[in-house]
Amino acid sequence: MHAGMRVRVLFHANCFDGAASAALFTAFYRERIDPSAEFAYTGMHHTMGDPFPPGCMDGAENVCVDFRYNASPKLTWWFDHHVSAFMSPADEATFHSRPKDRFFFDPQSRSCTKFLVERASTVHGWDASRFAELVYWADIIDGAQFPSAKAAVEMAEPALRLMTWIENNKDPALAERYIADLLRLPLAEIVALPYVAEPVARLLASNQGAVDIWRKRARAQDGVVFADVSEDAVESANKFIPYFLHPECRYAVSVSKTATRSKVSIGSNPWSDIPRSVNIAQICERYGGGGHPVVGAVSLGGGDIVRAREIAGEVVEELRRAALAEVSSAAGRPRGG
Ligand SMILES: [Mn+2]
Repeated sequence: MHAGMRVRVLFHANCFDGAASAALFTAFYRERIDPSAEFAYTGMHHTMGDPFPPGCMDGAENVCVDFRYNASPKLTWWFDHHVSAFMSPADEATFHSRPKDRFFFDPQSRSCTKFLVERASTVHGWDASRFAELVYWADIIDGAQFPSAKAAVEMAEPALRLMTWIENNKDPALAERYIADLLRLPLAEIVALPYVAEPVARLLASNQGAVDIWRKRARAQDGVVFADVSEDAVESANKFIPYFLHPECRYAVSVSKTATRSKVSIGSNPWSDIPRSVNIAQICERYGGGGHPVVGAVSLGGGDIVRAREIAGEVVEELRRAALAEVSSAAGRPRGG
């Protein structure tokens, strides 16, 4: 044991799961490894190229949670579930020679928080039962397993309000305070603290404004809802608003604009029972964008709004054809088989 040894925790910034993972690693380490350790935190952002700034691993132990692997021998603990965790096959090869009781990776896990708790319990005998509420919500939020579009948009649950707060927080000192609060308070008490409650009230009002704008602009046809909000000032909009307003829709396409960026956003309705036939990442890549199979975007310059509208029009046509085919093939399927 090293009295007062410093542990640096690198965690996925602006992410509910990232902050929860950082908090629970801290509790685990204090309870099972070294009660006198002192913790310092750094929020990490996905960027092009190497996201690890020089000198970021300055602790006696350096830990990375809910974020990409790093081959540096200075890294001593790692927990992640991102499919894109390794920069290269050479990177991945070094992972396999790491100590199996400190380096953990499972791309099948819905949240890093739940994965970390499960591994720390099984491998190191840690009892995390008092954090059940935090683990439950990290898994719901990171796995996008919200019970309904209404629940996701209205954000009545404290955990969803904290999610909005952390996603929009720009102050690293407050992120650190939040991580400490996760260890000592229930979520309903954290959401009532002024440093969280005040920004959340502003974000909820902005979200309500976005719902009103979508209600005015959205046009639904053949299973696709489309909205051009490029002329509206939308500050922060919940990506589930289209399915809240048009629950029957299978896909949503929107065009938005800031001073520096015109953007086409494309998503699929996660609450639909009918299987999705298109890969949205591939559609976005065709236009120079990217994303996941279920959601993606194409970003263009601030002056490219005309091109953004053109792309959106083509994508809407393509998705309407796909949605009609999906619905008719689902209707033709024998029931109860
Ligand atoms: Mn995560």
